[in-house]
Amino acid sequence: SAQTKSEYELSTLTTWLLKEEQAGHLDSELATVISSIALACKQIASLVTRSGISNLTGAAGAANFSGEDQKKLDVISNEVFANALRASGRTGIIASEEEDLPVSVEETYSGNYVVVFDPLDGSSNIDAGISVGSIFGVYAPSEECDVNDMENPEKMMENCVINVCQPGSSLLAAGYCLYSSSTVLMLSIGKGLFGFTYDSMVGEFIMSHPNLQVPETGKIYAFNEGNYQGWEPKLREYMDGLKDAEKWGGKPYSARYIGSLVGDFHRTLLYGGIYGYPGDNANPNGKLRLLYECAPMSYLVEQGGGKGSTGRERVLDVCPEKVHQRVPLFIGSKKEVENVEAYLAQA
Ligand code: P6P
Repeated sequence: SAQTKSEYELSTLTTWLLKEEQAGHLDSELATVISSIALACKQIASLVTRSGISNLTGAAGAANFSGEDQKKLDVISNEVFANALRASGRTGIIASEEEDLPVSVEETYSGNYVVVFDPLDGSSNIDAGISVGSIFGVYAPSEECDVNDMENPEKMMENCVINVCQPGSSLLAAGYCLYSSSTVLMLSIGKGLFGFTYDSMVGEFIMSHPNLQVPETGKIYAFNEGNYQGWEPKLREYMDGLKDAEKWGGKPYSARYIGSLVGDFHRTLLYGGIYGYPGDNANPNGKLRLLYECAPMSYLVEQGGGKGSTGRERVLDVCPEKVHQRVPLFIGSKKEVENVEAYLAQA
């Protein structure tokens, strides 16, 4: 007879990974890397929630490669991620928003994966208790170069950068963890988009969003309109159009922007709509980094039937030349991204 589901059977990230392994969708090495990332996210969730009472708010007194002032929690979250990945023994190279250059991990003994991450995105919001998140992507090491060229450090660093600079279309897995009113880990290993909500009573991520599909349209836009004057004319025309009530049967689009990519993106995935960080006359490539922000988010949105675009091309087709390279980003409901692309194509 069909196995009846016990009322005590929990569907968690761990049991899901085991099932995916049995289905041949991922190998145990990659499952180990993802479990180590989930551990890092649990640790960061605890640190973020208690930051105000454990003297972890405020600045670290240094800036990262991109010139952004690091918060104490940026530095700590980076260490938490790096420690978890080293301990997994399956990570060959890590590249982080908070590290100038990719780091080769000696402790690896199998798998040798390349992991890119933004350990705490939106950290400027921490002191105000606004949602923040961690973003990650996992690549296979690229065949053409063997990282362990120990006698030649320059060659090894060059290998590291080559290994890290792969297009998002090569991702094996990607995800983010949202630290908000609830702690939600969204993940894909290339077979759909799954969400797991953290239950601190059990200490596990419980399946909460199986096979999530992004609504094809959505009347919500998340752009920092403070940059409107610097946008190209066709983009301003697009934005004006979203506010034209007549054009939309009497009800214009709604603006929702919390200044935290993970929070704005998670709402866009669930409710539909579009998140945009365009280029402007001061920063033609916008602000977000391709490798560990735009590519993982674009991988996820495509797995849910949405689109991730630079405005002119599919984000996952862009091959990074530099680790901290920026690209403009328009991401969310398929029809909403196609709409802004149509305007920009007229430019
Ligand atoms: P702005 C946070 O610093 C971040 O990288 C994203 O999380 C967020 O969407 C964006 O920058 C906010 O940038 O210029 O609107 O403050």
